[in-house]
Amino acid sequence: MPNAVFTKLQDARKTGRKLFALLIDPDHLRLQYLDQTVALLNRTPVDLVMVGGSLLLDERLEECLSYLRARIELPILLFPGSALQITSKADAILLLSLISGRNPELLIGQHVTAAPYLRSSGLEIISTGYMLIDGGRPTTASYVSHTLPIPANKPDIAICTAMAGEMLGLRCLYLDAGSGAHQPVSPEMIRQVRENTQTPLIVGGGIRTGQQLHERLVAGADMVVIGHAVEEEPQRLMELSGVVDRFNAQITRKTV
Ligand code: 1GP
Repeated sequence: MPNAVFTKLQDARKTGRKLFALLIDPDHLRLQYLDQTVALLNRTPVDLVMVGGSLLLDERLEECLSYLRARIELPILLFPGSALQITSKADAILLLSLISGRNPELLIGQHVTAAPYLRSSGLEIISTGYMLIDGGRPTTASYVSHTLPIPANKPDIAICTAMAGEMLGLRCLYLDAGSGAHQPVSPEMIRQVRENTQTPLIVGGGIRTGQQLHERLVAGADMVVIGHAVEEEPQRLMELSGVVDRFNAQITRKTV
């Protein structure tokens, strides 16, 4: 269905029903981990699988996509670290513009290179204002992108950046503390960005516990992305996706 993934994000924003995305980084691909995760995915309330990472070898991306395609029904969303990470084996792509940084290649440069491939890929394209937020330690994303993250204690900068991204027509915003961050994006920053923008809001980076996840849903994230915590311990997928599921069940009860 055209626009199926963006429609999910928009519905989440409108209804308050949250989405849970599992991020799989093909660089960390271990067959045993994937087997275990896929088995769990087929019996947990996960909405989307995201595939990507800051440093990818593209054969691994293709390999990972083929593996997942053959085993799961969920929509697969590319989360590309560079213009090399495009494959029509996914359903959709977050076309990230790194608006927290000032690296022209990641604001528009790689997009120009990728545009003809994207056009012919058939992928649903979701332009996204991607904002790296300081998570307490240097991340691969920050190093590879040659950009400084927004300081965690400066919500005003995050608000203005998010507002500018929205005014430029980006369809969605992503606050990311970076994979494996010590500190996830604070609920306060999420709340303030949420209050000042209308687009769907994705939040990820360093979320490890059910409580951290719940606080970020309450603060206004429409979709949370979890990678590391599940990679370290696949069983956590049940616990973490269960938090979103219970949150949504409460909304349903309130609206009935
Ligand atoms: C990273 O937001 C994602 O870009 C997920 O982060 O791997 O720390 O869950 P984690």
